[in-house]
Amino acid sequence: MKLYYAPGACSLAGRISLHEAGVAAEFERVDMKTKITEQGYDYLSINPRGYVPMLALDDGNAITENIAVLEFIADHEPTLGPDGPLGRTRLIELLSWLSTELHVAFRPLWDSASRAEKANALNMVAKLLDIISEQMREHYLFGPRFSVADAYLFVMLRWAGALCVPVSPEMHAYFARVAARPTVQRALWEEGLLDARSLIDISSIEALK
Ligand SMILES: N[C@@H](CCC(=O)N[C@@H](CS)C(=O)NCC(=O)O)C(=O)O
Repeated sequence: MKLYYAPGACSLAGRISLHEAGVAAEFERVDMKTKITEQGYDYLSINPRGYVPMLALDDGNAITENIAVLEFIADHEPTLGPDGPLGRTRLIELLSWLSTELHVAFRPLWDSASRAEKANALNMVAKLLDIISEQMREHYLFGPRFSVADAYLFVMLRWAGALCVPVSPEMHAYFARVAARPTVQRALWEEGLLDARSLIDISSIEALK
């Protein structure tokens, strides 16, 4: 299978999760500005929505949307999701919250929103991170075991770090714990991000200059 990605984007959660699952995959970078892949293909002809991640399966099927990609990986490797009769439901519940509440809250920070809208977005991100911090159980979101949801939250904590969003000491400790996982180190290395673990390229965010 092949994961279409952009360095440090939400697709990083898929890469980490594939490594956690022990799945051998290919990775093809997409230039988010030109929508050209590193092999020179027009990404919009591969995925008309233009977003990463997209997971292309060997049988010709393709999975888009982070929730579906991460759920697919957890389906392949169930230890990457919570146990119990409601395990799958709890995973989808949390991935949905991460995607539709937290991820979406970052959007104004990447686009041409006004300074006031960006300030509101930063406050919202901080508030949502506080909420998830209070829900943290033991080491990870679902308890002692790492899940695909942790991979997704880790990616967004990197963004939050770059944007100087204040987070709780528990969140700092959680971030360090996830960052230290060999699969996460490997994924960051592969995307050229290891030297700037808590930073993303914010040079393009005009309002933050
Ligand atoms: N609804 C999509 C959104 C994914 C998304 O926002 N991806 C960003 C990177 S984190 C992207 O591809 N942005 C490209 C663009 O905005 O042109 C999902 O959940 O997978």
